[in-house]
Formats: sequence, C-alpha cells, structure tokens
Amino acid sequence: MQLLKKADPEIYEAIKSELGRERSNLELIASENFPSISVLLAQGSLMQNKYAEGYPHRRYYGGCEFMDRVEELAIERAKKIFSAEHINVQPLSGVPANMAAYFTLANFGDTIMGLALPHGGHLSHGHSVSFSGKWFKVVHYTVDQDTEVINYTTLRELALQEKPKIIVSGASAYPRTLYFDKFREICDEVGAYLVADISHIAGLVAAGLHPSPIPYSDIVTTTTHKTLRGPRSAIIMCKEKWAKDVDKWVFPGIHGGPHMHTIAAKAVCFKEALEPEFKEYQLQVIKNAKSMEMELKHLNYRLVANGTDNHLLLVDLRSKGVTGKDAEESLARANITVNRNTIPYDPQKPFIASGIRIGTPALTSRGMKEQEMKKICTLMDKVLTNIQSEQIIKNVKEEVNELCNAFPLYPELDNIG
Ligand code: DSN
Repeated sequence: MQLLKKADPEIYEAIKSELGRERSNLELIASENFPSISVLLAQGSLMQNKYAEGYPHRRYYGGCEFMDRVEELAIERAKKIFSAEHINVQPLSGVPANMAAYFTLANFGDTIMGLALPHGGHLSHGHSVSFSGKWFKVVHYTVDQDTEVINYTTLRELALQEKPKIIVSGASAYPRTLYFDKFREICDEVGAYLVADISHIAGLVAAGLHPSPIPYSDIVTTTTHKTLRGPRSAIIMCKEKWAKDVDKWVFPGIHGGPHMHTIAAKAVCFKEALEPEFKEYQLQVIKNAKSMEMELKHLNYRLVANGTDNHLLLVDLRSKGVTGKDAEESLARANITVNRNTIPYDPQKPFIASGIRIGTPALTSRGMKEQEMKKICTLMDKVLTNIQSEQIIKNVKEEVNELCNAFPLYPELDNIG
C-alpha cells in the first residue's frame, strides 16, 4: 500500500477512507460481507495480468498453465461444496450468469417466470429495465398478500396458464425458505425448466442450512460475495446435459477473457467454505438474524413474512411513521448502514419504500453474536423513533463506534499500511 500511496495518493486515500468507513460502520446490507484477507489478496494479485480465453487446457493464448491450475482447483472445490454435475466458474457477475442460464434454456421472446422485484425478486428475474424483461416475455409471480410468502398453489395456477419456458426460483429480499422441490414439481407439470438463483443464500446452502436446489434445477446460478463470503463474482452449476451450452454462452457468448484473479479468489473462498468453521459461521448468521427478529418484534416492529429463516429481515416501518428512505438516511447518520426496500404490496414508490432490509452476514464475519444483535436493534430503534433529534443520533453514533471498536475489522491491514 505504501507503493500505491506514493504513486497515486488520491486513490490510496480513497481506499484508506473506505477501510475507515467499513471499520466504523455497522454493515447491515444483506448482500454484503467481509471476505478474508486471503480472498482479497488473491483478487488483487497478478493473476489479473493474464488473458486466458477458453477453458482449462483449451485456451486461445499461450502461458496458461497456472491459469488452468487455478480454474481446475476452483471447479474441484466448488463441486465438493455443492455436488453439482458441472460447474463453470468464469461468470463475471450475477446478471451475466443469469443471462447465460436463460440463453441456454430459452430463445428470445420465450416466456420466463420470476418473483416480482417489489416482492423480493431481482432485476434480472424479468424486470422491464433489465435485459431479462426486454428480451423475454415475462410473467411475474408474487408473494401471498396475507402470509407474504410464496404460495405454491397460485404459482402453479399461473404457470399452468402461462406455460413458461423457464421458472426462476430465487430472490434478493425474501426472508423465508425457498422450496425447490415444489418449484420442480410445478416445472415438471407445465414442461418448464427450473433456474435457481441462490445468490443470497449460497453460503447457507453450502453449509447445509438451507435446502439445496442442485437436485431439482436445470441450472443454478449464484454470486460468490454475499453469504458465501468470496470475491465479487458468480458461478453457474448445471446438469451435465447443459454443460456444453452453458460453457459456450459464458465464453465466448457473453464475455471474452475470464477474470483469472477473481477465479483465484473464488478458489480461495471455496477452500474456506469446506472448513468446519464455515458451517459455524453460517449457523451464527442465522442465529443472529433470529435474534434480531425477536428483538425487533419485542420493540413492536412488523416484519415481512413475520420473521426470517435465513440471513435477512424486511422491516415494515409504516406503523412507526417513517419511510424506508428516511430510515436509511437517519441510520446512516448514526453509522448504521441498511438499504431502504419495498415491502410486498408497498403503497410507496421504490425510491421511497416503506421498509428496510437488514442482514447479518457482514457483522457475523466481524464476530458479533446474538447479544450484539440485540443491542443493534435497540440502537436502530432509538434512531428510528427520533429521526429529528441530532443529539440522539449523535449519542447512538458514539455507541456504534464503541461496538465497532470492540470487533476490529481487518487488523492485518494495519501492517500492510
Ligand atoms: N444488489 C444485490 C442485493 O443487494 O441483493 C442484488 O444484486
């Protein structure tokens, strides 16, 4: 870092400041995490120098022997974790991974069915602003208005009516278990393919704490940086019969040179995920989310779907007279980072939203446990019930600071400078 400081002080300062921000804030964004230093080192390594178009032992460039080694290790380790028949570790990110999955199984204009974004889905599951909504005919399923969970009976009825080519099972703001076996039954009945996007829950699936979609899905996609705690990237897993087409869509269909430094970092993340400590970490992620559920209920917050089975919670703030936007902004002033989020059947526009989404993966990586989660809920409540009071927010920020100092983040980076 001292070399960077000398060469480019402005970028050095920005990186140092981001380290300071990450250390001094309570990170509750459900899709973020703090990977290990080893993951960061691999990601920032000279493996990024190499062009390696193609796949191991079938490259279009010379000098790829170490690229082959790294990519093979990443695949081997990912297979041990997920037991998939075929794995492609090259996708650059979650959306291109979903793109490759859809292009493998469907043609332009075919119908795909995904969970609506305001009900917890993702842009790439068919939203009109995404390639998925522009290039396919989209039918969205929703959560049930009363229970706020997926109703598999109405999903089946919709699928029977619309006869989609693909049903996408997956979410970015859904606090309850996804039943991939039920999705499969519906797909079989209507002749659809099943794509599972497990980006949010991949770490829980890897640890055996959420049902795995692998036995039931044609193709499974996941990002690697959320609960899985790896580098910012993605992988695709599929049945052997789709392997060739998936590989062709990933390269050369969607990208050119794979990001070999990121593939090296994914391999490191997968090695970590095979260690017993990883399961303990994921168990704690769930325990921490449960502890927040209990405390928030105790403080009279309404939780979407009445709670959580996984790493995240959606809090409906309407009864507190605060919008999601105001909550996000006032919590940020106290160094508590969350994102505003629509709740199902939200009367507010997405930019304002009636709720916030909170997740436990990042703070669990810092070592925080149930007791700290409880404390964080009371701190959040102090802010949310006093959003006009700068003094109260300032007091909360001091308490946040104490808590952050008690759980140091990346102490190794002090030696790097
Ligand atoms: N932006 C991610 C999330 O926050 O869930 C999804 O891509």
